[in-house]
Parts: sequence; C-alpha cells; structure tokens
Amino acid sequence: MLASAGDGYISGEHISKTLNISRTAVWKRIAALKKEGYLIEATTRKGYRLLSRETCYGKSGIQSLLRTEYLGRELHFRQSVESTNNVMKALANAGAPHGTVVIANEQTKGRGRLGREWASTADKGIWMSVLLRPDIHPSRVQSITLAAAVAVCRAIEPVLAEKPGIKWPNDILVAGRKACGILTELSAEVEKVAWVIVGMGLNTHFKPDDFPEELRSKATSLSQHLVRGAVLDRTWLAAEILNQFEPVYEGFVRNGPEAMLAEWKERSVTLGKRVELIHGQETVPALALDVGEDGRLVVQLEDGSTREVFSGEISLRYE
Ligand code: BTX
Repeated sequence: MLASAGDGYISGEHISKTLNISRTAVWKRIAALKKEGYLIEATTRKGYRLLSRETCYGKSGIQSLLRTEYLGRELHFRQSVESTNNVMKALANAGAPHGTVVIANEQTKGRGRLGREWASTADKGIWMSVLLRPDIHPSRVQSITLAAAVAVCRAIEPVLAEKPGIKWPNDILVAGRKACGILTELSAEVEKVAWVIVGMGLNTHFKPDDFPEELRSKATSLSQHLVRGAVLDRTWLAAEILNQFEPVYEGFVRNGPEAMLAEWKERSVTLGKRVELIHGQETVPALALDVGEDGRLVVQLEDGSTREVFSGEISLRYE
C-alpha cells in the first residue's frame, strides 16, 4: 500500500480499515518495516509515506513481489547464518511446509557439493534454500536440480547482456564463468522422499577483486554482465527465481520432465562438447551426448561406447 501510494501519504486510518486491523496494529507493522530497513516517514496529520521507492532486501520486500502459490509464502530472512541449507534442514525436520524459503544476506559456512565451500559474502549475492516435499521416487530428485537451473536462467536472463548457460549438472555460467551453483539435498526412505532442499547461490554484486584469489579465474557475478539500463536488485531477483521455479517444478511433478528437460538442453553449454570426466585421480576424455530424465549425463568414450554418469560421481572439465 505504501509503495502504490508513490510519493503521497497514506493515512493510518485508511490502512487500518483496508486491512481490518487496529491503529496500534498498523503502527506495529510500520515499526517492523522500519526495522527491516524501509525508510518510512510518519506524521500525525497526514499519515505514512515511503521515502525511498527502492525495495528492501528482506522478507516483506521479497514477498511483495511474489506471484507464487506456495513458494516463499513462508519465508525466513536472516542477516547471517552458517548455511541456509542447514537452517532449512532444522526447519524441515521440525515440519516446515512445502515451499518454505530461507534467505540470508551472508553465509559464514556456505557449502558446495561434495564438501566443497561456497563463497557467500555479505551483500554480494543471493543465498537461498527452498524446501520441497514432492511425492516422487527418490531417484527422480536430481531432476529438481535441473528445474532449478532452468528457473534461475529464466530469472537472470532479462538483466544480462549475454545469455546464461547451464554446465551439467548445476552450474550456471555467464561468459564462461560460474555465477550460480545449486546444491540439492534430500531426506528419503527407500521409496519415499521426506524433503528436498534446493540451495541456490547466485553471485550478484561481486567485483572481480571481491572473490577469494583462487576463484577469480572461474567465478563471475551478474554485476559484471548487465545489459544497459538493467537494475540489479536482489529483492526482485530472489522473488523472480521463485516465481519462475514454481511453474517449472509443477510442470515436472505433474506432467513429467520432458518440457523442463527440453529447456534445460536448449540452455546447456555441455551437450555436444568434448569433456573430461574427473573421478578422483582418474580423468577420462569423452563427448557429452545427452542428459537423461533423471539428470544423468550420457557420454561417449573414446572407444565409441556410451556411459551414463551421475553428478555425484564425477566432475567435468572442458578441453
Ligand atoms: P559446487 O561443488 O558445484 O561448487 C563449489 C566450487 O565452486 C568450489 O569448490 C569453488 O571452486 C567454486 N566456488 C565457491 N564459491 C563460489 C562462488 N561464490 N561463485 C563461483 N564459484 C564458487 C555448488 O557447488 C553449489 C553451491 C550452492 C550454494 C548454496 S547458497 C545457499 C545454500 N546454502 C549452502 O550452504 N549452499 C547452498
């Protein structure tokens, strides 16, 4: 309501009538928004006015931009956590609902796959976890990672000067460097998934020097590839990732993976490339042919035989 009033004032009475809450309750909500960082002017006569139209990176700002049915409707925003996936695990085990989202401004122990670290500096990116409780066989969970990658690409594409690409299984590259990583974790019984946590780390505001030394040659950030006139706004981007993720995920769960896979393949920078499969000390040259419904990569080895590989097994290096 404050945002839609533009530069004008909106009276406490009007807010209280529209929302059917007491004037004290209005005052409390305004105080909560101020605490989140919104600049709101309050005058006794005229009422309330938003001083800055810039959206605030926090729960209310993100939720006000959601078009989803369930993703992000329960949202926990934290300034600093060890890992949003860890926060979410505790919430999941305590019964948090399907679609719950945890976002932090900083992670002090951000995690990548296979025990690797994820640089998650304060103010420089979107560190977000989404909780899903899909009624699917555990073997199909990997497809959700592919769906998330598609959603992130859709969300970031409008602000970028060049098209983002997906490197199998879960890296989103911009200009050949990693701008986003996805870590999917699950808890399941043999036949049934209890929960899936999709953790997404998207670099938005890093300057090249902000990255730890060892990442500078392989990591990048949206801020370095913006199309002219684009506004880099984490609030909008976080909401947009969720807005895009929900329909892609729903399509997968209801109708199967075909449509999502077709889009994933169209966005892939891996298929058709010569790659090296890295497994421990061993590296095997191969040609990336296709990706299967369950997220497996189909490769052709030098002897002409084909092999299917899971993401947990190998890393890829391009020749
Ligand atoms: P990954 O194992 O594919 O990638 C980790 C590797 O990527 C690291 O070993 C390092 O080389 C490189 N790297 C580390 N930080 C960055 C960065 N900021 N940008 C680009 N490259 C980097 C990818 O794992 C999965 C990352 C998921 C991160 C999210 S953030 C929210 C959630 N919480 C959490 O702890 N992890 C997920």
